[in-house]
Amino acid sequence: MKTFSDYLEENDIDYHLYGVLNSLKDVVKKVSDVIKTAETGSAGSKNIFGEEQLALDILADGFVQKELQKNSLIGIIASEELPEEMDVSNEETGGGEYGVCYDPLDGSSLVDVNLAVGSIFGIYKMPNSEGKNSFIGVKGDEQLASMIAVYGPRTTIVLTVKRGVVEFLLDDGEFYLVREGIKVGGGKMFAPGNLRACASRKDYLELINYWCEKQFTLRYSGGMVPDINQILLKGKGIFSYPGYGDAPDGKLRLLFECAPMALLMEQAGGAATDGSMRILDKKLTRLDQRTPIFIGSKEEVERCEKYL
Ligand code: P6P
Repeated sequence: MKTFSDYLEENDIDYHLYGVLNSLKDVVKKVSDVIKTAETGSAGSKNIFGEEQLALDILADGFVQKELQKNSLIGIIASEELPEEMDVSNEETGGGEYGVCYDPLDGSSLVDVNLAVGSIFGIYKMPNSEGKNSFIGVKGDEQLASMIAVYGPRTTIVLTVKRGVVEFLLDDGEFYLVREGIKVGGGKMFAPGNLRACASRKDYLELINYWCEKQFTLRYSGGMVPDINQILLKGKGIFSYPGYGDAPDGKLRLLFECAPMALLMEQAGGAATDGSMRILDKKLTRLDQRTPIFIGSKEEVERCEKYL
């Protein structure tokens, strides 16, 4: 069985990027262990999105920060749990050439009811296309790689280094390649988020009714990582999370959630838009920028754009 490292070597990934991805692989193992028994209560603080942080969010973020700070190739990190970007470049070795943005534990509120959760990572070259050592100004298309870790009955990693999408399974401390050439086509499965928007958005209500009338299978857990992981691995479906009323950009974060997911989905032959614009074309103007997202098979994403 090929390992995570074998896959990277076979795809002659730039040696430095290889080092960054190996750091992320190692931190996924730690987070996978800690969430099994860690305290799931509130940390008594809020993140930049004004959301209450759980002790788990802080714990997982601490693990990721510590691991990434050890890697001199990484110059800047940004976390959904941190108020600002963090310069982690190492004085001796100078500024790292990569930026890593991440959501250390997406859907953490699902852990105390024992539902699957995940981590989301995006990797960019730094300085960015505007010559700055910052995520502000990047577009998702500039990601060199993105990956999700899924903590469910099994711990898996779904990765793209822009050579398609592959899945690894954690077994006795090592990640083994278990699936290659992951592709998303048509198929009747939907993960309709933010259904509360139907109360004021008749267009979204009509779209939901279409999927119901066509007898689409509902698969929505409230965790973006397992919900989109399911679409990738089943090879079909659509995840929607629109904005409405006083939250016109919805809830999900462009940098930490939607851009890494959009890269995986496009690399699997799917699509991801905000209803009119490709997610990977959206320029980041604020760390806490949110965006509506419709992500999945091309056919269903086009349907969302037609209805909304
Ligand atoms: P709602 C989890 O809190 C999260 O950020 C995503 O993982 C998930 O898709 C979404 O929010 C769920 O939102 O409105 O269904 O609770």
